[in-house]
Amino acid sequence: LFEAVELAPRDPILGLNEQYNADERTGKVNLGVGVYYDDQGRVPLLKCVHQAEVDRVQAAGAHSYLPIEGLASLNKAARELLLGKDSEANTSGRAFTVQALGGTGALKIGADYLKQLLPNAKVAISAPSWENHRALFERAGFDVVEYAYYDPQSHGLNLDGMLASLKALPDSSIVVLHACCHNPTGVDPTPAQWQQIADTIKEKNHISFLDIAYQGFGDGLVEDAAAVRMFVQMGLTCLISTSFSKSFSLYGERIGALTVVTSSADEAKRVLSQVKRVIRTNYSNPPTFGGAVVAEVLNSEKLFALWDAELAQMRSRIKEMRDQLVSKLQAAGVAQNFDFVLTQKGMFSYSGLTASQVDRLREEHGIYAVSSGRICVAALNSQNIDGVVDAIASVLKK
Ligand code: PLP
Ligand code: TYF
Repeated sequence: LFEAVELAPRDPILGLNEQYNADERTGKVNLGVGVYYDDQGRVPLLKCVHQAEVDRVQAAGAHSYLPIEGLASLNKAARELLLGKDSEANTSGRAFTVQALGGTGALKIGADYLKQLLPNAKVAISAPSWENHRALFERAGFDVVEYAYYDPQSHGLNLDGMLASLKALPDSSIVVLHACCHNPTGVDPTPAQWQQIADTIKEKNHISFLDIAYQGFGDGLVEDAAAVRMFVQMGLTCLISTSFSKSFSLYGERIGALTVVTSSADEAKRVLSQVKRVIRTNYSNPPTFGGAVVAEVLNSEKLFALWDAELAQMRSRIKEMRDQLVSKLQAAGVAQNFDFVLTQKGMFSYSGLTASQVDRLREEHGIYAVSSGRICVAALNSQNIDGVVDAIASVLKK
């Protein structure tokens, strides 16, 4: 059976992690994977999460099955966090949310369901995008194409190219968008640009799949949901995948949500029944513990406020690292202007480093970045930043 099986390529980012872990040099730095580390270089346990965990353990609840769609109190709170409590889509019942296995799980459930509805649709992802977007939609059976997004010259958005690509797609294509904190570039559209994007999507009757894995890491929980809310208010049909991995520092618990915005409560009911069928035949029902933790934080006024404050701390630490990276590179005498790093949002920066410069960073300095030049700014800290700056300066100079 297995004799002719070929070795599959490693995930470009998770594979880098394996390589980093095997590296025995002291002073190595992992700027590869998208994980938030605190200033001591640790993955934080948020205080709000710890409190909810303690509460949950003390309540000594049994580990029963959740419903197929997950914990109702989590789904409601996740939807409100995304759309706003008082939004019409929320109160009318035309939107529903199911718990998912992280943001990846939400994308997969959405992709599998869309394949049943629109088997011949093209899926368009940004150029570039998170590597897993392509893989995931291809695995679901779709033909995946790219729309223009990043402009390497300006280190910003290629809006005209993007709009032209969206117009060139067949009507009713599925467009995957990063709702905030674009991975890998850190380049987000402005509100006015989002409006043009949404108008084009509406004109073409495209289906938007908004992926929001970093809500709270850009400008704030509400601010980062602005694009999603704009699309929904315009009456666009949307699927939205939420990840709580980063925002709760709860990576391994696999907590996320898929929200589907339909045009009526009756439609929502029917679509939910079909989405539940997709879930049932994949993993039956989602995990209890992490779901209960996130639900408690989202539903408790006190813990929510604590979470919001802890997110603000993570956000401002990343901004501080962006500031220091730019000023220290300048002080180190590099010729290039890195000011664009200051306007990028979220954990990542498309640094402009070439694949061979990234190779030299790793081989000569033990600093790991993605070959595209993406660095995780959230992995910089007061102890490693000087070493990273010196290494970048040295590979840029020769
Ligand atoms: N979407 C994007 C853009 C991401 O960067 C990530 C990161 O992991 C995900 C989805 C998946 O999140 P999760 O780890 O919750 O599956
Ligand atoms: O882009 C990142 O680094 C994160 C983590 O297959 C990640 O989104 C990377 C690759 C992958 C799953 C998660």
